[in-house]
Amino acid sequence: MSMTVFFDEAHRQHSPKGELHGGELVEPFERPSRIDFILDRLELKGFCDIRRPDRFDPAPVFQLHDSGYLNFLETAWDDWVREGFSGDLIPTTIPARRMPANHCPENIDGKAGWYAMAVETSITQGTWEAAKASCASAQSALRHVSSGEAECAFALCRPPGHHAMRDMFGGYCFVNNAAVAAQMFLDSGAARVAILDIDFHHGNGTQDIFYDRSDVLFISLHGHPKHAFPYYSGYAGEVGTGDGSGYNLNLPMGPGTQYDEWCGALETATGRIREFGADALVVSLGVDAYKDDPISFFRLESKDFIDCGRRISGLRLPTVIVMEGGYAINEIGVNVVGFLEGFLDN
Ligand code: 7XA
Ligand code: ZN
Repeated sequence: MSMTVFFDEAHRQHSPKGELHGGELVEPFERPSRIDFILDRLELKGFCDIRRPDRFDPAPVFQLHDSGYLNFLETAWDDWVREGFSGDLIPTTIPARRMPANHCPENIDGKAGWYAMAVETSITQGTWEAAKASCASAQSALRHVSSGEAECAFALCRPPGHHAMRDMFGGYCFVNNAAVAAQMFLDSGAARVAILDIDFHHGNGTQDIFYDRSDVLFISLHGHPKHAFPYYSGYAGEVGTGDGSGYNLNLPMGPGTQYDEWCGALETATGRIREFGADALVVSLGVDAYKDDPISFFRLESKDFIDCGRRISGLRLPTVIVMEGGYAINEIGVNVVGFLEGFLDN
């Protein structure tokens, strides 16, 4: 087995000046250099099949995301500049509990809040181009696998995607790349697709998109929302609705969780994927469960990502691995590539 990597330099066009964190505007945790560290490690470890993705295909993205939302992402920066602003677009007001919130505002500040699920994520001049290029990497990885050309592929996506809901951005995410890959697996003939999200944060966006569907099983291992972003989503009781009832599995864990407990949750997840009878798998790969991640609270070691990759590979499914979070910048390459090596080693 080999691993082709898809990635686009256009990710650099999304480079916010600051992130609202702890009452200050700090250097964003989700920054372009994350990708450089991963690429350096890929090269060092002999992953030499690194390709630029084909063009972005909007069709599956419109299938999953609201068209008003996508139109907002495309035009937000120009609207912001037209309003006279020159800093990054950061929403300040979002619809809160008990506000009627029946109308999307025309004012760009209000509109940005309407389409936001959190306020740490800035939109800049190149955000939409970068988000499309990021999604294009997931789409090319998907085609590479669904065509039968390869058993697996890695989409080195940036910006990430798993917090992006049907009609909301936030948590550094704009377009849900993993969800798009899953939908494209279905569109290319798979009957059942599993998405396994091992990022430290709950994949609330992916959950939102597939919550009422039984053709996509969504499983997330994450920091308990009592203590961790996105706070309002990710409880074990969220199991899906309607046809989707029983097809959403949240496995939240508390501060300080180490690999033995985390791996138990992973085994629960892989067991459920087997029982579901998935034809294909999408992995939302965040490495922010790492012990030194600056915004997370699990205690995984670098070697644990290798073991995790091995175990997921044991499912023996056509697999697209999609990059999500991870902010321990010095170890991000080791952890991501460790996962890929473990995956290939099985
Ligand atoms: O997987 N998601 C992330 O890594 C982004 C988390 C954003 C946290 C922002 C907290 N203010
Ligand atoms: Zn994360």
